[in-house]
Amino acid sequence: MTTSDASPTSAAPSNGDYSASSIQVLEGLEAVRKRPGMYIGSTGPTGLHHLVWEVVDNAVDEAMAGYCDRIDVAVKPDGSVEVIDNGRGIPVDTHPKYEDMSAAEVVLTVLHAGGKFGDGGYKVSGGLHGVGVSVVNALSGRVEVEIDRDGKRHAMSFVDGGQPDRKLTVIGESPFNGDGKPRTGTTVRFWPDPSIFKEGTEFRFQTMVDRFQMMAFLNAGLELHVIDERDPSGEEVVLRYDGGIRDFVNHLNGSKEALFDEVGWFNEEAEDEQVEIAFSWNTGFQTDGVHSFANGINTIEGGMHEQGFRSALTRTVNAYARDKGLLKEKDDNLQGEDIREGLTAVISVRVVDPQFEGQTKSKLGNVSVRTLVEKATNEQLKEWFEEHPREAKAVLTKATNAARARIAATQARQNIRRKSALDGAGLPGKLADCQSKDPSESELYIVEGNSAGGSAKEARDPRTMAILPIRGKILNVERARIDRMFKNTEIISLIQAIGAGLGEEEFDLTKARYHKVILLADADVDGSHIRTLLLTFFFRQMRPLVEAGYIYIAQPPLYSTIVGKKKIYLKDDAARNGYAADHPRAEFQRLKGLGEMDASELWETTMDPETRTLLQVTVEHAAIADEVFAVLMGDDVESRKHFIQTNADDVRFLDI
Ligand code: 0RA
Repeated sequence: MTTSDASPTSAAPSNGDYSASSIQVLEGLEAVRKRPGMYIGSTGPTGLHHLVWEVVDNAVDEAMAGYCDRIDVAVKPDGSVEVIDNGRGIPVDTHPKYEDMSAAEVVLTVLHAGGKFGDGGYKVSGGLHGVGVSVVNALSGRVEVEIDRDGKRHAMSFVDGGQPDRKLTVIGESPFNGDGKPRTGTTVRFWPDPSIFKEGTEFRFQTMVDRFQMMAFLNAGLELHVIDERDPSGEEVVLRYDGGIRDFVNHLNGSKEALFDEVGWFNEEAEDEQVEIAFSWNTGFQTDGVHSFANGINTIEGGMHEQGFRSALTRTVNAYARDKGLLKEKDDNLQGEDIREGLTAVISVRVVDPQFEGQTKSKLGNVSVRTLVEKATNEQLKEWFEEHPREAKAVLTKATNAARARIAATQARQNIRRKSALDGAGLPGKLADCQSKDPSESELYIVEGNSAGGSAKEARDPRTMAILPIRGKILNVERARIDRMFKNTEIISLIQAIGAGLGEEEFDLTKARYHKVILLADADVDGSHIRTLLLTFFFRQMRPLVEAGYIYIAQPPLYSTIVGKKKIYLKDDAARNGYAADHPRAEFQRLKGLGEMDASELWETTMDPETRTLLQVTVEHAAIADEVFAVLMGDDVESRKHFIQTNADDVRFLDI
């Protein structure tokens, strides 16, 4: 592999003459090398993986157009990635606009050339970033392309960010397919340029598999083979879902107990737009199970397709309930959140001219899509309910219960407010508050167990540190509805101490009484459990606190050793091993729990701002905790077993 710091535009052409148009081409790719972020978001790991997405998206476009049903992706031991598809093959004839270049060369060297030229261009294109393979070429030290088309195998290659190495050449005949016709398809292999990706060019296999699994779900029947050839024992992963988004819904529901076995499905097409929706309900209480996609891109900020579905869902369910007499005239309508409780749905739309909006460009803005989705849902969901009366009944019973719980929760919330007002400051009795009233310097330690709570109280700096001891395992928030949560004393204490309310609508970050909420639990399995539980609670009920970076995990040391008369604490295995290397005769005690430390030890090792290590919890941590929690606490024993078996070695999951 060759890399170059020299600018390709200033370098003399390495082979042959270039016409004016070729020089422009080089300047185009040079612009990408100057500002890679503009094209792939960043030059960190996310940007690096974008290169793979770009190449695979092109192959998936070919599949969406109906010409490709298999894509093979391999991460090679030399750090390159190879993507093979059995599509039509990039056109090899001379390009009408660039007389000295083949169409394939144009696709690889002209920005935005992609599939957008000629009659063979795609109607619906994937790739939100849709920047084209030329960008991959610009940011690679080497690119090799092989094309089977018209019975011939063609090859070309580029070096140093898109400079021609070998012009498109016929290198032989294409092999024959099983059907007696010569094979068609495209192979792209690229070596990311380490002078661009300064944080490294190492691909993460699991990230790739996750993304390809999503693509396989969204393109029913498409077969993706993925292999990590860097790992000698690595096996090929084959992703193919003939049920498409119905399989996706089952997968998302994986660890949850289904309300009924059926997965509903419908689709509708209009000019330049199509929609496909699959849905099912589980017995859980979450209301955020609607996942949407536009042209294969996960629209995490939602948009017109989600809006259309939600409003039609609410309307259809209420109309059905009234029609069947399950809601009486005097009854209030069910609300959207009541109906969405336990719902898992996948909405996939394909739009010719998608408008991506919002902060992360992942919100679909096309108004016409809302109309289409709304119409499709109004008509076809109604029909589905008519044809599935037993399932419809189960959904309505669940939604009615959810509505009751919602009303009870409002009541309970008002009671807490009233109670807080009567209790003066409204602070829980168990809280040893700090003296400071300035949230930016105040810290709340949530300590597992009363005895550790006692030591922490004794140890703390009372000016800025508050202590809230909590007992054993708090309520399981996954199964509990919000109304029951309000009755749990541990939860009430937490809400009162933090002082900012809870839930999506009500939580007010500006009212938080502490800007550090520190979880202090033992470094053992029970401690890990309670941490997972608390993180899940914060993730579900006080997410802005997590987003603001206010949640921390204290890290009590795992080991101690005696040196003369002094006790030295060592944070973890790595610290112990490091110490052992320098002091071969040292003996180590494994610390069992917070309870074993007296107040001064606890201060010194875990609480003293000068010496403690705090882990700041990210939304990603909390989301993982939430997912772990759903599996560990849910009803599905098989998933739980599988999860523990597959993640036992992954400390990231079980012990943050
Ligand atoms: C432009 C036009 C056509 C296909 C492609 C590009 C194409 C690009 C890639 C990238 C990876 N695999 C690909 N496969 C196809 C249309 C070709 C025609 O009209 O036959």
